[in-house]
Amino acid sequence: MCAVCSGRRARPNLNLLLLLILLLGPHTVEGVWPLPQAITSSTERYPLTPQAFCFSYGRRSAARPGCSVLDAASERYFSLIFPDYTYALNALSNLLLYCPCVPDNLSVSAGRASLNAETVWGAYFVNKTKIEDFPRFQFRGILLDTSRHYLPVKTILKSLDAMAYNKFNVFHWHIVDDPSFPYQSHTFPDLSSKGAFHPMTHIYTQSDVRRVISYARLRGIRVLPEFDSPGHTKSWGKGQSDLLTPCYKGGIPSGTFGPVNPALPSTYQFMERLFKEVSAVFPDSYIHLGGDEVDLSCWRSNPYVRAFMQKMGFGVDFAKLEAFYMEKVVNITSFFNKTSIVWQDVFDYHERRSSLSVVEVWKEGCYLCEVRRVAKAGLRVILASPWYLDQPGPTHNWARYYTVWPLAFKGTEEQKSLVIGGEVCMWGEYVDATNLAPRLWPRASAAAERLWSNEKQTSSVDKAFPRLQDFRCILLRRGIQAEPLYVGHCKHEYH
Ligand code: CP6
Repeated sequence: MCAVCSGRRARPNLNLLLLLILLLGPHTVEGVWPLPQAITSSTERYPLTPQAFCFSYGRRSAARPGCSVLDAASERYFSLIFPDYTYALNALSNLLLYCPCVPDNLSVSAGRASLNAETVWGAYFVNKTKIEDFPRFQFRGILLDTSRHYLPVKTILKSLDAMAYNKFNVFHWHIVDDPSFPYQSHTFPDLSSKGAFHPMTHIYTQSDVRRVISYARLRGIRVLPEFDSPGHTKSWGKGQSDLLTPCYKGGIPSGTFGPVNPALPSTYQFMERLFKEVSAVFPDSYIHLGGDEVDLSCWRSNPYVRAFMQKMGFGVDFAKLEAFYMEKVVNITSFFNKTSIVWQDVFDYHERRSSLSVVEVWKEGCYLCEVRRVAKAGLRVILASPWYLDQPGPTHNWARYYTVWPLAFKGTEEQKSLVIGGEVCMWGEYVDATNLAPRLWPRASAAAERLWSNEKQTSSVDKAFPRLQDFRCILLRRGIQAEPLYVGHCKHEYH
């Protein structure tokens, strides 16, 4: 956060974290989630009042007063810490101006105020506590898929709020795919006007995208866009002719189309122009290029593709063709100063693996075997396999997401350090704005704690359970429709 304002490398602001966690209030201390690296608490208690409370800049902080990220954060967290006070301030600002406020004396001498003093003034007590905190992994992501179903911008913003509460720091925006192309490109407007579910209402304009990026930035979240190719691109074909491969049947075009056509120079000219734009619109230094699940049968059926392969010396090895295509796209984006992330498929079929940077492991089965292979090849790894939350599955499966050990593979310390983090994937086939939040939360919180906290202190599902139940109540109180884990009630539901 500080780096944004100071230009210096970001380090977690320990003081701020300390304060934030401290100030959740005594009734929520149980719900501290994800668990900090170290926490000691004494029985000594201090009163906490909104009047006597402020965020301040540490004298040796890299961030200086006026840092928009921190100023915005302290405003948001003030409201979260003193929700009733903030409400009263807005509703009764005149009244409050004349009200002498003494921390220990909670009387609000206004018969008109239908607010009970304790909750209006929110005099909380906090136990003397010392917290030291920093993340275990630097990449803690959530993938949202806005192609299978369009997600309104406000749904995305709300998800970013919840992500910040869980200390996720990457929004992997799987923005386009086969079913629809909602990204409105300036260079190629037909992609969304013909490829979105609706050309006006189901698109993300450049100003929508900017809004998402700046909202995320204020919450310490980077936006990682994915433009998945050469597979998963059916919707691209609607607005861009000659981009997809015509499939053949019995020697003639069948009328259907396959993956992006890797045999045409025009394909790479198109990609250059598209990624030039995308690289400018999304400021993050990383870009996700997909590369997963390429259906080879259409390429195989096309005589021009086969002729191209002969010319290139690929024979009939379609993995070579895939690798050739991905390497071209990787080179295009690196020209625009982006580091590319690809799905594990690309690593698996690629011979010149050194041209890759970061590989995301998504397949089930022995995913730690794959993590190990990638790390052994000296590439960085993001782990997604154990955290697929898009399908409802058994209701009480949060524990499955909690008992994941990303570094439990045989390897050197150096190889383990290549595992930069993990990601919760929320694919969109069965998910839209109506069920996104309860399907994500609090199950994604289980993954959040694996990615943030010390593994040794968080190895017990039984110990985590009541804390996660409490944290779910905090999410609810903050307006996130998190589903229940099991039988119970939230203390804030007084009705
Ligand atoms: N969409 C895209 C998907 C999946 C992938 N890529 C996917 C495949 C299998 C499962 C879950 C998701 N829906 N573009 C694979 C990375 Cl089980």
